Amino acid sequence: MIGLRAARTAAVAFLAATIAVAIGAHGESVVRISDLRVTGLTPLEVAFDVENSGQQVFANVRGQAALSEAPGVPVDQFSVEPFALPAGGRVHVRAASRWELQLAGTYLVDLTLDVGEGALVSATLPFRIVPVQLPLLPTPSDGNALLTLTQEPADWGLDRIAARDAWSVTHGSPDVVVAVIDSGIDSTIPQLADAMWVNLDEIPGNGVDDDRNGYVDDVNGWDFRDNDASSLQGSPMHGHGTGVASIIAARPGRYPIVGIAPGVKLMDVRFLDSQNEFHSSDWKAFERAVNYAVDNGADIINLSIFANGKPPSSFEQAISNAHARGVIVVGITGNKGQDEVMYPGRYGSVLAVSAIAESGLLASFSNSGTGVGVCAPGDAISTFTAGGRAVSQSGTSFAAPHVAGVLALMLSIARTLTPDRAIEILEETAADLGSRGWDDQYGYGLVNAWAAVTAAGER
Ligand SMILES: [Ca+2]
Ligand SMILES: [Ca+2]
Ligand SMILES: [Ca+2]
Repeated sequence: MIGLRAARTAAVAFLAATIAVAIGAHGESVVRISDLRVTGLTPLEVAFDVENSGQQVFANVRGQAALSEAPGVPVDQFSVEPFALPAGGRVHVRAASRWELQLAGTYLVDLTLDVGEGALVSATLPFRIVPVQLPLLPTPSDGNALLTLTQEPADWGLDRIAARDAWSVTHGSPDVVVAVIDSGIDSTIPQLADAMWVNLDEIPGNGVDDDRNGYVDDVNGWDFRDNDASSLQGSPMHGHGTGVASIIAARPGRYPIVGIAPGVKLMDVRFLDSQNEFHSSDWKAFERAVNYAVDNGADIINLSIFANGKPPSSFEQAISNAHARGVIVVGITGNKGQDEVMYPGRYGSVLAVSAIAESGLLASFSNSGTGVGVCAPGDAISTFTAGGRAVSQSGTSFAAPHVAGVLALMLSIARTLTPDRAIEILEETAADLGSRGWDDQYGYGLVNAWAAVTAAGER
C-alpha cells in the first residue's frame, strides 16, 4: 500500500455543473450545490458550497461522494460529514477521499446530499489527472477547460531532498548512465522502458556478440544470475531491483511514481537471485557485474546490497578499479540496526548511505557507524515492483538510489566531475542532521538535490 502523504495546498478552483432541486410540495425552499471543486491531491479533497434560499432549516444534511474513472469504473466512495443548513444560508463543505494511488486519467466525482424529507441534491464534476510534466511546464489544459490536476509523486522522499526544485535546472540527461547491480529491472513497465540504457553496438537477438564485449545480445545490460541477456528471462526476478530503478529514473506516467533523475538511463545488471540474495560462491559473478558496468559506460553504480563479512580482495579490486575509472559507486550501510557500516558500503571508495524515515530520524533498521557518507529517505518509499504494481518499500536499499539519482542530476549538467569531487559537493551541500557536523548516523546529512545540482553547475 502507498502511504498517505500530507496534503499539498495547491487549490484548484472549478465551477461544477450546478443542479438545483426544489424541496417541498410548493417549491418554497431551494437547496443547491455550487462551486464543487477539487482542492487537492494526496489525498483527493473536494469542496463545495450549499445554498439554502428558502425559509426552512435543514438540521442534518448528509452526503456521499462517488469517485469513478471514466467511463464509470468505481475508484472510491467517501462520505460528507453531517452538517446543518440554516434558512437563507450558505455553508462551505469539505470532504476527502481515501484514494491513495492517484493514477493519471479522467475521473468523475458524483456528489449526492440527502437534505431530509426524502430530498436529494446532486452535482457532478469531471476532472483529469495528468502525469508530472517534464521539463517542468504549467499544467496543460484542453479546449473544454476540463479541470486538470498534475500528479503528486507518491515518494515522500522526492520533495524531501528537493528533487523537483533541482528539475528547474535539469531532470537528467540521457547521456548519464546509472548501472543498477541488483535483482533485475522489470523493463516491461512503461515508465521504466524509456529509461533503459541501450547498448547501440549490440544487435538484439541475433545470437552474436556484435560489440565483442564478451556478452551475447546484451542490449540493456546482463543477467549475471542466469548468465543470459535479460532479467526478464530465466529465473524469476525479485522486485527489489525494480524498486531501486524506479527511485532513480522512473519516467512520469500513469502511476504517480517518478524517479529523482527521470531523464537518465538505467543499465540493468542483474546479480541477486529470485529471493533477493547472494551467496559466498557468487563473489566472482559480483566482481564481473561491477566490471561489466564499468567497461560498458556506467557513470554511476548503485549497489543496494550488503554482505555479511568481508568480500574477497579481488572484489575490492573491482570496486577500486571502478573508482579509478571515474565511476561513482553508491552503496548502503546495511539493514541490521547496528553500529557498523557493512561491505561493500564500507569501502572508502563507496559512498555509504544511511536511511531516514519520514520523521526525519534515522530509520530503526538503518546501520550507522564510521564511514557513513550521507543519508536519504529509505522508509515507506513508494516504488514499482516487478510486474508493474506500486508498493511501499523500506530499507537502506531505497535510500541509496535517492543519492544515485542526485549524483546523476549533477553529472547531467557537469559531465566532467570526478567521483571524489561529485561526492564532496554532495556532502558539502547536504543538510546537517543529528549532532553538529558529520556524525555516524546521518554522515554529512540529508542530500539536497537542488543545492547539489546548483553547486555542481557553478564549477
Ligand atoms: Ca555484447
Ligand atoms: Ca547481438
Ligand atoms: Ca535471466
